[in-house]
Amino acid sequence: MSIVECSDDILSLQDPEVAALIQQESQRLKDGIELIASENVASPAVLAALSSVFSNKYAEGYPGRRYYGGCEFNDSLELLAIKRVKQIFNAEHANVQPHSGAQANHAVFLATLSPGDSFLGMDLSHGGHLTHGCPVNFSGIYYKSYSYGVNEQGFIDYEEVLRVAKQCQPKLIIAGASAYPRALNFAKFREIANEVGALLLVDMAHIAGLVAAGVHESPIPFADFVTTTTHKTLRGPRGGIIMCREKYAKAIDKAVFPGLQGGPLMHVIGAKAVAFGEVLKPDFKKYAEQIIINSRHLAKKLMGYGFSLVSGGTDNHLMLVDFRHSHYSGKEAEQMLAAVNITVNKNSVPNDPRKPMVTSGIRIGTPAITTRGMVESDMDKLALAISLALKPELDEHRKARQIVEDLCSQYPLYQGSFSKLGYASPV
Ligand code: DSN
Repeated sequence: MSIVECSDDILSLQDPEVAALIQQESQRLKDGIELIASENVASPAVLAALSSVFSNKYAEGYPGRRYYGGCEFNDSLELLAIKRVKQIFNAEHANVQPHSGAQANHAVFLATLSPGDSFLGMDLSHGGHLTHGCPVNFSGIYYKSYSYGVNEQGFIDYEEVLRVAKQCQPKLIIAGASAYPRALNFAKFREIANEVGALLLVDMAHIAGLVAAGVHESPIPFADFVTTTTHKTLRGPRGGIIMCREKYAKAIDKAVFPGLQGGPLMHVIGAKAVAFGEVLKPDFKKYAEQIIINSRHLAKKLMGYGFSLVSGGTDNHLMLVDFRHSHYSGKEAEQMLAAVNITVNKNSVPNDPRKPMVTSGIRIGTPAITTRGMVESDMDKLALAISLALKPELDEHRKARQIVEDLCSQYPLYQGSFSKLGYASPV
C-alpha cells in the first residue's frame, strides 16, 4: 500500500469527508494527463516529509537563533536543506523559509527597494509573473513598475530591455517568467543591469529544475538575487527559496523573518530537503534532459498538426499555443481538453485581443508527464490526442479520450513511475 493511500486510510476513519476528496483528487491525477507547466508530481518521500510532526513546531528565527525552545532538530533540518540547495546551485547564501515564490520575490523587494522606487520586470501579458509589477499585485501597488515584453516573433529583445531600462532607471531588474518558452540570457540581463546601475533579480521558478540539472544556463553567476519555487521543475513541495550573494544575506534573512513571515513551515522545509536530496541524485539530470526532449518533440508534433506556437517552438519545459486567429479561445480549448482528461491552463499570448479570463492561448508543459515516465513516442500520441480533442466531431473526442486512457494505464501514477526514476517504489 502506498504512503499516499495509507494516509488516506488514517483520514478515512476520522474524517471520511476530507478523505473522500483526497481520494477523488488522487484519482483525477491518475486518470488524467497533467500538462500544466508549473505543476509536477512530488515523490512519496516528499509527501511523507510534508505530513511529518515538524508541522507542529514553531521555530521563528534561524538555526541557532530561535525565539522558541525545542528547536534543536528544526535547526538541523533547516541547515540540511540549506546545505543541499547551496550545493545544487553553487550559491553563496540560501534562505529556505519563504512559503512561496511570491513571498520570496516580496522579500527581495523589501530588502532592496523603498516604496515608490522604480523596478523593471516582464509584462504579465507577455509571459511575466504577477509579482513582477502587475498593477493589482503588491509589486505594482507599492513600487513604480515598468515592463518589457517580447517582440513580434515572441522573443525577448534585449536591445529593447536596455532602452526601457535607460528610460526608467530602475533600482532593480527582474529576469524570469511564467510563460516564456525560450532560454533566458542572464549575461545580457547582467550587462543591462550594470549599464543602468540596477540590481538583478532572477526569478527562475519555472526553470529551476532545468538549471539544477545543467540543461539551462544558471543565473547564479550573474544575479544578485535568485528566487524560485520548489514545486515546479524542481519537483518538491509547494514553497519558495531565495539565494543571494553573501553580502546581501543579512538583508534577505531579515526581510523574510521578521519582515514578511512569522514561523517557518518546518514540515515544508523538511520536504524541501528531501526534494533537494532527490535533485542531487544522478537520475535527476536524466529527468530534466527528458523534460526538454519531450517538450521540443511535442512542440514539433503540434506544429505538424497546424497549431501555431508563440516563438515557433520551445527551448525549455513549456510552449504556448496561439489561438489568436482561431475561432475558439484559450478558455474554450482548456475546457475541450479537460473533457478528455487533459489538463492545461488558458494563458494570454503576447498582444492577446481577448480578456485575461478568456485568453487566446493555452500553456502546455512537460514536467509532470516526464515524471510519469513518458518519452518521445508518447508525445506523438499526446499531440494526436490534443489535436483530436480540439476538433468539433464527438467521434474524434472519443479517440482522444482513448489515447489518454491508454497512456495513463501505461504510466500509472504513484505506482511504477517513481521506481523507474530510481526512487523507492511506494507500492
Ligand atoms: N502561478 C504559477 C504558474 O502557473 O506559472 C507561477 O507562480
